[in-house]
Amino acid sequence: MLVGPAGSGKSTLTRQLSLVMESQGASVVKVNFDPAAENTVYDPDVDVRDYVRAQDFMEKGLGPNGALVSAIDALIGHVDKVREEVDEFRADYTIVDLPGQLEPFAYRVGGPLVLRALIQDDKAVAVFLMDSVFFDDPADMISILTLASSVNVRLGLPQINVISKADLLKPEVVDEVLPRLHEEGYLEDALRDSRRLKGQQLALSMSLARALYEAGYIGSVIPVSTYDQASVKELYGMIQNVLEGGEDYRIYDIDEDQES
Ligand SMILES: Nc1nc2c(ncn2[C@@H]2O[C@H](COP(=O)(O)OP(=O)(O)OP(=O)(O)O)[C@@H](O)[C@H]2O)c(=O)[nH]1
Ligand SMILES: [Mg+2]
Repeated sequence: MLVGPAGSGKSTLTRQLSLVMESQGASVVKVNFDPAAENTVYDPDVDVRDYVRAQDFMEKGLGPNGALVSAIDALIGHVDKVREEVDEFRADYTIVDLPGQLEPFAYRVGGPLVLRALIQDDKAVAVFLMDSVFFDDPADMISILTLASSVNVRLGLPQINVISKADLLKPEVVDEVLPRLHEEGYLEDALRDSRRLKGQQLALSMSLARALYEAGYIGSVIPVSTYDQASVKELYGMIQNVLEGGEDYRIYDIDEDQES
């Protein structure tokens, strides 16, 4: 599941990742899961727009964001068919290119419900794309990491956090920030040093940063550029590791968890 904010590079990565997988002998189905996509940078094998289009909801009077949310909710009535189409390919991997409008997947029930119906009992991993532009500033890093953590909690899937468009990272970020990001307290120190935030905003950001470390959430983030095949191969390796991890990595049952 490739997930991330608008323009973070999901569709481009769908194409590049499928090429890398295929070059290593795996078969891949590419699924466009964005009912509002106007065109895609690859040719989807399966396309939710064959079932639901956000445009139809706009014609009923909704704005673009409400239309997308409603379209994702409406997919629940069609997701079995989407799954059947995917199954017909009998492929080793399915790459699902999700919409950049993250609301259904970060804050609502519709997105996780539809994805669970799509995934069924298969193993799945969410790859969350964080645009490299967020890594210029510690406050921005905290914003994107908290969004990534929201998606993680919502979807209940193992998640790999990727810095996308890594070719655009500043050299000082590559040399000085990324190697230290996982160090306990690093973001809090960086926030204090940057002096961009003050008062209540600084206190809140510090608390969020601390929570991310305490939850062990800032493990490894992996820089990926679609211009650098080696980085896409490395991501493929991580995806394989997670999927080979077995039962622990199956999508968990939200209802069971709430009961316990
Ligand atoms: N420099 C650079 N640009 C990239 C990379 N990956 C994608 N882009 C560019 O980023 C822009 C957005 O890429 P998309 O793949 O359409 O992003 P998306 O996440 O699918 O966008 P939405 O579906 O609209 O949310 C395009 O102009 C891409 O060419 C990358 O690794 N490096
Ligand atoms: Mg896209």
